Amino acid sequence: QSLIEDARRERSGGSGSGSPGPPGPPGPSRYADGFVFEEKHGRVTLTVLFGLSNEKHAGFFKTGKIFETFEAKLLHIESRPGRKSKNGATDLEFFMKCEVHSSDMDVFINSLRRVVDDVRPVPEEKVPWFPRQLKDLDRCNMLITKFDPDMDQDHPGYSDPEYRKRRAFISELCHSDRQSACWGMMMMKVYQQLRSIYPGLACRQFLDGLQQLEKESGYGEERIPQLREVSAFLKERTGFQLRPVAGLLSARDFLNSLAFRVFQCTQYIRHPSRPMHSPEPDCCHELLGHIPMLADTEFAQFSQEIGLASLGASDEDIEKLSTLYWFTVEFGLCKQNGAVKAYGAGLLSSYGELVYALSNEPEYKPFDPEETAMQPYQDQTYQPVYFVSESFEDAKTKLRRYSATIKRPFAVRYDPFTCSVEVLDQP
Ligand code: HBI
Ligand code: NLE
Ligand code: FE
Repeated sequence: QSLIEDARRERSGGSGSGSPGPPGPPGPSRYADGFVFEEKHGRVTLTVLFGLSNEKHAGFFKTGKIFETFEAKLLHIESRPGRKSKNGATDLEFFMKCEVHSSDMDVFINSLRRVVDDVRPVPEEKVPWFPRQLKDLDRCNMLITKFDPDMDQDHPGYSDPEYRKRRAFISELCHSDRQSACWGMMMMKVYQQLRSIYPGLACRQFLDGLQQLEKESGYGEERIPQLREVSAFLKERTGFQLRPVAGLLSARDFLNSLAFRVFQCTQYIRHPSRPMHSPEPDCCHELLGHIPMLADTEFAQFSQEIGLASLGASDEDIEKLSTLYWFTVEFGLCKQNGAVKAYGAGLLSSYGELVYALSNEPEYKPFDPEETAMQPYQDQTYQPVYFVSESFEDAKTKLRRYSATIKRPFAVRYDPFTCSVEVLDQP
């Protein structure tokens, strides 16, 4: 089955539906039937599966005649036992890679259909590709074009050519350490406003993390803390690492990274005209919202578990896990000493929404993964509803129970020594 597996992988560019990774071979997708593997100089390479029932084994030899007629080239052939037929004998199944003139393709396939059974393309991969080791995260890089200041007229930076120029620069060079003084000032503004309201509104774990960052990583100074130093800080606390990313990632790639305790951080900063709320993640959001929380052991574990649940999950399950992520890691509230506090990063990096979420305006619901996963959400403005957890411990237990209900034909186990996931096939 190995060759078929390889064919599938090459064809899908090495990735599942949600994450294309590096481009695969130039696949002429205009052939809807899925047989075409590659097209070059008027010839197509096809990958074909077909079956042969016991009564019709002679049919196999008739395929030779078809090859001759179409001047087709056989590149590879394998056989394996197929289904059991009615009389108890095992049929044979063939995998074939061959090359024909592009214009002959349809007739060629139809001719094969006359002599053998069940001619079909290699079936689509059922389990989407997912990273297994830390270095595979290089392929978790599918950016989503949303909140793009060059394309979105509602973006506050749309009519600010200077801002757009800086954004373009930082996208190109997302490993950059150098950020201008003006960015530092902007960060300070957001920081100071928020800092004054944190003590009453943020959860204990957040305040602890922030305090450590102020002491050790230059939080509160008039510069933007550098990704590298903050990453080193987290690594010592909870093993989380930061990785620079040019913008919004696909939910699959973003969540998959969390499985390895890697957090993908944006590098640009929000437009100065709107310091109190930004619908898109920016470095204020990552540094103020996420980093202090990721320094907490329990929370780090919670985040990783969402990530592990996302590996190889179906698109529908990714959607649900994103929603869970949204209402916990981004906009979660929790009870502490009888009061409701914020632990979601989207709240902790937005003065406007932090105050709003803890006012009596929005609706609160108890965190329950089954229900939370189905709650529709929007990412343009404040949330109309928030979910309240009893504690991180409780949220983690409930999430774990929920994750166990996600159907996957395998189980994963993270090995912290090698930073890789073991995939355990289930019978
Ligand atoms: N990409 N860079 C980045 N940062 C995020 O916070 C982020 C993302 N992609 C998707 C996403 N968040 C969420 O909407 C969840 O769906 C995972
Ligand atoms: N609304 C948040 C903020 O203003 O910082 C960002 C949310 C990103 C999902
Ligand atoms: Fe975020």
